[in-house]
Amino acid sequence: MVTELMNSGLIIVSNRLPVSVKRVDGELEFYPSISGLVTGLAPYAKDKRNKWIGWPGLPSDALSEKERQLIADELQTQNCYPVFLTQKQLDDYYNGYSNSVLWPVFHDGKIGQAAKNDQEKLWKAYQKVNELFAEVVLALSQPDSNIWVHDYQLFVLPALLRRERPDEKIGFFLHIPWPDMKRLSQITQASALLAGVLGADLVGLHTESYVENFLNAIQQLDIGVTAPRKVILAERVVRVTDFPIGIDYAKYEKARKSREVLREYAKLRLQYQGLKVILTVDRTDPAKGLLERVRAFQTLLRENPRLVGNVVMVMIVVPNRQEVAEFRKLRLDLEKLIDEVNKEFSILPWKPIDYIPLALPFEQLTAYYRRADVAFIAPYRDGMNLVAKEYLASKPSRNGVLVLSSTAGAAQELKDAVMVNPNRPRTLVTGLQKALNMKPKELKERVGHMQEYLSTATIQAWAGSFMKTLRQEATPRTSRVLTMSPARQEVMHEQYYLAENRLLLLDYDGVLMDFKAKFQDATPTKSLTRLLRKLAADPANTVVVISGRPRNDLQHWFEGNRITLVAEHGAFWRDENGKWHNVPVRADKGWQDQILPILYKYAANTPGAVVEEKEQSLVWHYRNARPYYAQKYLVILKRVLTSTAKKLGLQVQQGNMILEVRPDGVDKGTTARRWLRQKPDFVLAVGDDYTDEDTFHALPPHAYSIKVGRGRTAARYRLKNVQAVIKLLEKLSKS
Ligand code: GDG
Repeated sequence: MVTELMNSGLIIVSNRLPVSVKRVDGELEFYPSISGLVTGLAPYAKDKRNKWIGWPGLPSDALSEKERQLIADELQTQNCYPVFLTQKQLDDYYNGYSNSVLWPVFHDGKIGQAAKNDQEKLWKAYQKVNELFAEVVLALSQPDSNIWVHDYQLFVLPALLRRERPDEKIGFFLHIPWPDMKRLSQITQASALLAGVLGADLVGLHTESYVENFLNAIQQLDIGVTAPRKVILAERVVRVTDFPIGIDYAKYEKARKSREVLREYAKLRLQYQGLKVILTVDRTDPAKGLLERVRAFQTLLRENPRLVGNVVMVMIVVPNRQEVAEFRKLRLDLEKLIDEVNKEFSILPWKPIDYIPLALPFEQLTAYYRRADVAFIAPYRDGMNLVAKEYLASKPSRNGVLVLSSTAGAAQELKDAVMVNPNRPRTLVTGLQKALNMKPKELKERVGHMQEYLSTATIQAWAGSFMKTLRQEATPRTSRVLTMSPARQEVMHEQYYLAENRLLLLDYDGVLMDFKAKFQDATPTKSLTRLLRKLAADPANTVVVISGRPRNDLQHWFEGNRITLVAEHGAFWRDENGKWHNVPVRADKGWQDQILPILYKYAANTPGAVVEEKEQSLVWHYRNARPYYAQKYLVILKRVLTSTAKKLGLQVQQGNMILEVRPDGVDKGTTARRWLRQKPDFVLAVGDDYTDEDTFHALPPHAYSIKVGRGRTAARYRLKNVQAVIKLLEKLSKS
């Protein structure tokens, strides 16, 4: 399902990757990350066509170059790509702005004094890191990739990507709530955050009320015009829709029968024999209301002495964000309170709270879900809360009660839960009481209803519907691309036959010849040369091979025949009589002398990268480079080149595993106009790469424009591959 939707590959971007690195006894260790976001998106990382970009979990200054390389290599085997961040960047962007400014505000809390004082400085770091992410994403994606950005650490990334890729499909999903305006206004940079998110085509939130809050903020801060589920900007429309995240229901159903889960479950049955088990599963997080839950349990025991010795509350608390003061303090406070409660009631060997400050393996966690009589989920605020859903899915005999906070996103869907609200602590106690006393018939019915719902509203359905909506947002141009079917080819053939003055604009690599690992190896076959010669021999035809190749290559390959040639995207062209012409350029004379040393320097640092020197363009090829170095140096190289190029009147363009520098104004579109001015009555242009889009844009409406392969395009038609192009041209040559 996921695979089907991702034909052209998907780039997922989130702060953390599904795999994290830590140092244990000096050695690097890889382990699965734990968070709702990772749980939700992990299936995507398995598909080789997709890429997941994020921070790997250790600060880059704590790593040697060799270790960074090792991390990149290991991650790549899991389709993951690292954005390395220094400790200082992490302090300010992650612990600072993301978790001390945004997180509390988006979870109904307040910004701590220290973060408040530093808000401006932290914001700058946040923007800078978002820019770093943008550089890596741009380096690793193609101009027609689909990009899906996740969560509050990357609010400004969509706009940064949009600047570079105006036609890209960009989605954004927020895993936490969107707060109301009163709360949001604590953040000085609220307008900039919203403007950042609006770089996306589609914004997804968990619930309708978050969507309302989001649109309301747009209106109140005067950022755009809103309509139901839409923001109308001057140049685009952004859809804002609720997509409540689900779980991989089948995985939990399967786990019910797994031998390991059953083994773990048997152990728990023995361990908690004769006891009612109340379960909590959370990260250490002030928004999760952990202290309030312990207090509620304490009150319950005080008010119901008969429960002492008969109930246990198992608290699985995964330590996280311990670098942030509030999170660290919570852990200490929680442990202190648990100790107090345990001391107050313990009658050994029973103790009321079984505190497990660890991330457990999946099988063990699932066994806990199965054993628990009650899941006690009472966050102050939670975007969704997947634990609630996982608990229900793990119950084969439907014998459990979900106690759920009405302030969690999940409460919008799981209406059969026992609802509580930590803002009114008494409801927590009464909720637990109700759960412990619920009759088996009622609780089974309730779990049954919710299971039915969860088995269809799965994570696969969530991702599928997000991607489908994102794709529906296709620009009108994209939706008009038609397959060049045999019937359409027939019509085209007839028009070709009747025309008296025809123009054929053909790209070379990827259109007339397949790509080769070494670009020097893509020499034309005899049959291709014969075909082109035959087409060019027809006096009604002007056949132009319009390529980015240097003129020497083209001259050598097509010596002695009447095909018109364009080299280096239009910097040179050869007329029918074999005479080459230079196209005047405005760039500074001798610009190559300034650019070449830069390219060579980075090629030397990047094993496998090569520099191609053409007369009017220079190319850095990284198709065969080691990915770690390619990513690292591409980002830096692009930055260095862009600033130098501007001063010299040059353009820097990223293409299919290349970075190319050439004078401003030299492009295939400008070149194509030279022949289009002769007003041909039949025009056919075929291309596969981003540079051919310039040709397509220059064509008159009656022209046949064909894009070869996948990807967004301004062309009207599409053909699958080089072989299909050759077949089509052969047919024309026989007219
Ligand atoms: C954010 C939003 C939203 C937990 N302990 C263990 C463990 N987990 C797994 C659970 C669950 C995930 O971590 C936690 O997901 P949540 O949804 O509860 O919470 P957040 O991490 O805060 O996630 C949240 C979510 O994004 C998705 O959009 O629902 O509101 O805050 O999957 O199973 N997994 C293992 N051992 C543990 O001990 N293996």
